[in-house]
Amino acid sequence: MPIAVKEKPKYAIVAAVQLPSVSDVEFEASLTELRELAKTLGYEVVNKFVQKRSSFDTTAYLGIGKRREIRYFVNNESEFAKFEEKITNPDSRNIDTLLVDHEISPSQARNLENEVDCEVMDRTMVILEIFHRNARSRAARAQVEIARLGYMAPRLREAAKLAGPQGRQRSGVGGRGGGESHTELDRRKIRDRIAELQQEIVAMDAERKTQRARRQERQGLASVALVGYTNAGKSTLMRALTGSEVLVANKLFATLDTTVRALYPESVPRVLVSDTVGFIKNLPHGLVASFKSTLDEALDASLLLHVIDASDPGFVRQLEVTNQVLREIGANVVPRIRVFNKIDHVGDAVMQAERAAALRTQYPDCVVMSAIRSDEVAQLRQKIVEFFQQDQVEDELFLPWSVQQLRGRIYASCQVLEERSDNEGTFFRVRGEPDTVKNLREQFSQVE
Ligand SMILES: Nc1nc2c(ncn2[C@@H]2O[C@H](COP(=O)(O)OP(=O)(O)OP(=O)(O)O)[C@@H](O)[C@H]2O)c(=O)[nH]1
Ligand SMILES: [Mg+2]
Repeated sequence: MPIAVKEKPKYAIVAAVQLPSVSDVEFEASLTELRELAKTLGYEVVNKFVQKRSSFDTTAYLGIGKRREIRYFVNNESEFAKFEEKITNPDSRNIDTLLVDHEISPSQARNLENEVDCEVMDRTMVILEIFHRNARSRAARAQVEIARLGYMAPRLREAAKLAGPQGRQRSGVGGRGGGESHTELDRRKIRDRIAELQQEIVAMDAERKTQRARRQERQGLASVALVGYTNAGKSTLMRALTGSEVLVANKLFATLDTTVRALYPESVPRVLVSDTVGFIKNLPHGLVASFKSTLDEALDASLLLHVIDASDPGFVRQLEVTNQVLREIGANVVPRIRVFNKIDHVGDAVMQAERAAALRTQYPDCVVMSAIRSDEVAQLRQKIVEFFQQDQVEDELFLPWSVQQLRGRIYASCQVLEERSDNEGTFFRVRGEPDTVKNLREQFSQVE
């Protein structure tokens, strides 16, 4: 189920500080992404406020002039015109929220909120909120709740300071706690709740590990994990490759749980495909840690399909973010195929051909394709199957007449190239994993 639909539009403005180390392209790409994130939360972004600074303002992230400018805009005061004539807030829209493109400290958030006269959400809070809305399984919910509580705990203290003796309270960042006297209690409750959730997760992890081990035992080790930046098309490819109905949505972080399905039509060996959570720049630390178990699936896989949206102008940066996260979780040793997806979405046929040629030069062995073209999906499927067949050996197995009921095992785990019988039994010329063939031979020699 996609994100809950908002009945009434919510208006937001975005703000960001550009540090000297950040290029204009990078800065713009990050802001565009923040707007996408905001859209996913149901906001309409009506204006942006940016400024170059050598560092973030320690008290309130933005400089004092920029803060004032934002306040005039939010309050729709005529003095705003003095700052920037072109940008006005003509329909006197009620600005609900100021979204900030960095993670800011609790006190910076509180001071900023105080000054600009509307709720402030930083990038981390925005991502946490999306994860919170999209988490469906028990494990994903528990993980997101831990990350949210960890983020909120220090902010409760700030909210209490803001509330002051009169109990004045804002709805903003983490401002859900009670007055000052309740803060300690609330913080203890949060600590207890985190501990409780962590225990639940440990138990669930153990259960998942057993399930995974069982699955692999049953089906051999041929598993592929789809990884990549959010919205790259992982779930779409999962559907196309496995003929299954997983959720596809033009929203960020549509998928928060790992789904596993077999490649369809089935191959020999049988290949399991898993869809994973999307990556993003500056994934909140709490989430990196708590989503590790989801990404563990990627570590277990024998092959990673790194899916990249080739039609996104910022795809190089997105590719690097994914590489970095994979390195962090130790998955960089797993063999990888880069899949440049959505090539159909890159301009006209000529531009598509040019982009494809450039990508193939820069990333040899990559796949350039579109998940909506069935012939290209079939080629990708073939490439996956070939990867798992490359280590296979050809061999001959003999099955005596007395145990013909075991022939099913051969067909389930190997490709049978030829079958012929004589008085004693049946000979199978097979292709399969060396270990699988060896195991079958041992099993048959025991029953003889
Ligand atoms: N034009 C085009 N659109 C695509 C292609 N592949 C996926 N899409 C669209 O891109 C959007 C995102 O696709 P998903 O498959 O949900 O992306 P994802 O990588 O699973 O995203 P998260 O689960 O958020 O990490 C959807 O609207 C898809 O229909 C493609 O090859 N071409
Ligand atoms: Mg998905």
